[in-house]
Amino acid sequence: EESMKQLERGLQTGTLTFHFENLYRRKPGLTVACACLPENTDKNRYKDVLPYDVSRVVLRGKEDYINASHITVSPVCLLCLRYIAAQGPLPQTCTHFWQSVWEQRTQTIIMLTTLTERGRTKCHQYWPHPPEVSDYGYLRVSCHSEECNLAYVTRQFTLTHTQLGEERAVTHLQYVAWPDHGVPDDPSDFLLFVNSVRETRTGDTPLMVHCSAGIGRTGVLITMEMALTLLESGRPVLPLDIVRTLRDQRAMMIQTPCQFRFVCEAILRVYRERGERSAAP
Ligand code: PTR
Ligand code: PTR
Repeated sequence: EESMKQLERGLQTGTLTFHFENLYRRKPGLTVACACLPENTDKNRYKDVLPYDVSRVVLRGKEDYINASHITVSPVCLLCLRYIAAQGPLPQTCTHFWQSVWEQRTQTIIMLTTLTERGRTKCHQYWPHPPEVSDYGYLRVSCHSEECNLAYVTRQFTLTHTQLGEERAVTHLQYVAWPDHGVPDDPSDFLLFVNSVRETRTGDTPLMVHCSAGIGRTGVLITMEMALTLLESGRPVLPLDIVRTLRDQRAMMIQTPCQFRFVCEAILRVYRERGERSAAP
């Protein structure tokens, strides 16, 4: 209650975006040495978006680098939320991407970009068209269904570890109405999408979230998912604290004041709708 009043006031007076703009983009003192090793530089889509050494996802084996970060939050209660925030795979990093999905036991991949935007490549298509099958190193990926609605596409993949003969199901949810540096075209569509993310998410395995750079849109989605979980459990929701926690684990999460405002408004909207629902006879 109190935190929602604060949020409302902060939005009205503009103090919230003011504080957001004054938040550090990178946590002081954290290094990105591994991302800068000569053998890893061409694995980064953007040379200014690199994972911190302390929270990077480490692949098993000799080539252990991928531009992806663990994001873990234990919001004072028992529930612990785990995510992996990643850049959109490059042609030369698709194998690493699938390897991380397997090793981290990810069951859901959230993609928040299209493959190209305004004629520029934003992400490589790292999965096969149904009903094809592709191999990425020792992992075989098959896509056996693809369903579109207005704002997002749902795909079902089967991952086979060809050396172990083990199989796992992975769900892919791709939001397609959200340009980079911007906000989703429609807040209601976005909230529906976040709800299906929450329904699909299972157990204690990390949710894999990526866009193009893995900071702007990825930051918005993780903040929203986290805020809804807090709302549901009746905990205070402090968006600035969430963003700070995210930036302590991956730099620059949530890119623009507009994106931050958008999440705050969406949180408030969900809070109000919940209130109306419980007030109804
Ligand atoms: N890097 C700057 C920013 O963060 O705003 C500028 C920038 C803006 C860079 C847009 C790239 C942009 O999009 P595109 O990848 O389509 O050129
Ligand atoms: N150098 C690019 C820029 O600052 O614009 C990197 C970049 C690209 C950053 C896209 C963020 C981007 O958005 P998103 O994280 O939502 O893909």
